[in-house]
Amino acid sequence: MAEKYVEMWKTLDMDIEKHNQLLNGLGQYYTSAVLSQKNRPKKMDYFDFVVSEVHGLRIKELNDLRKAGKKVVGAFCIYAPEEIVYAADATMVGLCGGADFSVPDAEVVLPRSLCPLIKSFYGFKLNRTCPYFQSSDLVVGETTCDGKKKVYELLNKLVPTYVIEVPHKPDTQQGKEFWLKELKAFKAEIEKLTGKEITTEKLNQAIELINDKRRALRRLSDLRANSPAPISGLDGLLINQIGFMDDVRRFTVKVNDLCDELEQRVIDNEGVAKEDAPRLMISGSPMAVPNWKVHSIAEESGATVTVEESCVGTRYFTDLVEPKGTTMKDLLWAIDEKYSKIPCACFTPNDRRIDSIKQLAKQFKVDGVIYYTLQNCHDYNVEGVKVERALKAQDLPMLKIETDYAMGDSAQIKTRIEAFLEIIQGKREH
Ligand code: BJ8
Repeated sequence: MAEKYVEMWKTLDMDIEKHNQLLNGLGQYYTSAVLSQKNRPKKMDYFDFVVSEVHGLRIKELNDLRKAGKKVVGAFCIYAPEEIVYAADATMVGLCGGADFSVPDAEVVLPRSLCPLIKSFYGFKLNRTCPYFQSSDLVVGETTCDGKKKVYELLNKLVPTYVIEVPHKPDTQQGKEFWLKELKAFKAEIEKLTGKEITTEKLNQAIELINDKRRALRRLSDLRANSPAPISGLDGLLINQIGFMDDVRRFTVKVNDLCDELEQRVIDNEGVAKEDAPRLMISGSPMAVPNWKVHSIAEESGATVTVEESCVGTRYFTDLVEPKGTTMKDLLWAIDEKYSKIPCACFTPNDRRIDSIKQLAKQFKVDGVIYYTLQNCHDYNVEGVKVERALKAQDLPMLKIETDYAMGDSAQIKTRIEAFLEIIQGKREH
C-alpha cells in the first residue's frame, strides 16, 4: 500500500518513515492474529480488505470529501453524538489509540502511569502517524475520565479540540437537562464548523443512518449467541472496531451481508469452534484497533468469545435513538435519552452496567467473564469489584486481567486464561 499513497500522506504532513514502520508491524500482526484463524466466514473478505486499506483508500475517501467542502470530525468516545455530525453532512471517524507503537513518544511528555489508550492517542498525534488524526478538521473530546480530560487540553495545542461536558449522574433529571444543553452547544459548534444549518429533516435522516448501523451490529451480535458460534469473537471485535472508521452506509450493508451468511451457518450447524467450547464474555475497557491481544489468546486457548460488554461492543449498539416527536427539541431529547443510557464506568451510580452484564451472560450463555481493564483506568478497575460481587451471586466465574498494549505479558495472560478455562471445565463436570 505504501508507494501508492505516499504523496497523499505527505500532503497530510505525516512522518512517512515512522508510518512505514507502523504499517509493517500492523500487517504482520494482522496476518498472525486474524488471518491465521480457521473457517472464517467468506464475507470477512470485505473487512480484511478494509483493514488492508485502512490507512490508504479510506483516507483517500475522507480527503476527497474534504476537497468537496465537507468536514471530518475525529472522536475517541461513543459519547460523541455522531448523529449531529452526520446531520451537517460531515463524517465522524474514530482516531488511532489502540497501539503500543505511539506510547514511547507520548511518554516523553506525559506521565508513564497513565492509561495506555490516552498515551497511545496522544502519541499518535505527536508522531504524526495516524492519518485519521491528520485528516480531522476537529477533534471531539469529552469529560469522561480525568486522564482524557486533562490530555485534551494538551491535544488542543496540536489540533482543534472541542470538549463536550458529560453529566456524571446521567440518570437524574438534572443530568439529562444538563446533557441537553451540551447537545445544543455541540450542534451549534458543528454548524459553525461546517457552515451548514442542522434542520429537523437532516437530523432525522442522520438518526436513521446511525440507527441502521447499530441495528446491523446488534444483528451480528445476536447471531453470536448461537452454539456453535458462527463467527469468532476476534472477528466480531474486529468488525465493531472497523465500524468506527468505515463509511457508515457501506459498512451497514456489508455487516448485513455477513449476517445473511452467518444465519445460513447457524442453520447448517457450522461454527468456528466446537459446540462445547467454553463461552466467554469480555467486559470492561474499550479495545481500539489493533488491540486483539486478549481475544486472540482466549480463542487460541480453546474458548469462544461470544460477547463484548464494551464501547467497542454492546454499549455502542444496544440502544437506538428513538424520537417521540418531530421538533428539534424532540430529536435532541431522543439523542439525550439514548446516550444517557450508555453504562460507562465513568458515571455514578452505574447499576445499569451490572444489570446489562447479568442479562448478556444469560443471553450469550457464557460460562465465564474476563473482566478487562486497561492499566491505570481507575473507573473500570474499581467498578470491577461490584461486577465480581454480582457475578459471584450468579455463580459465574470471573477472571480479572489488567494490562496495556505491549505484548510482554502475553505468556502470563495465556497461563491465567488456561487455568480459568480449567476451572470452567471442572465446574461443568460437577
Ligand atoms: S463511554 S468507556 S469510550 S469514556 S480512557 S475510561 S480506558 S482511563 S475509554 Fe471510554 Fe467513552 Fe466511557 Fe466508553 Fe479508562 Fe482509559 Fe479513561 Fe477509557
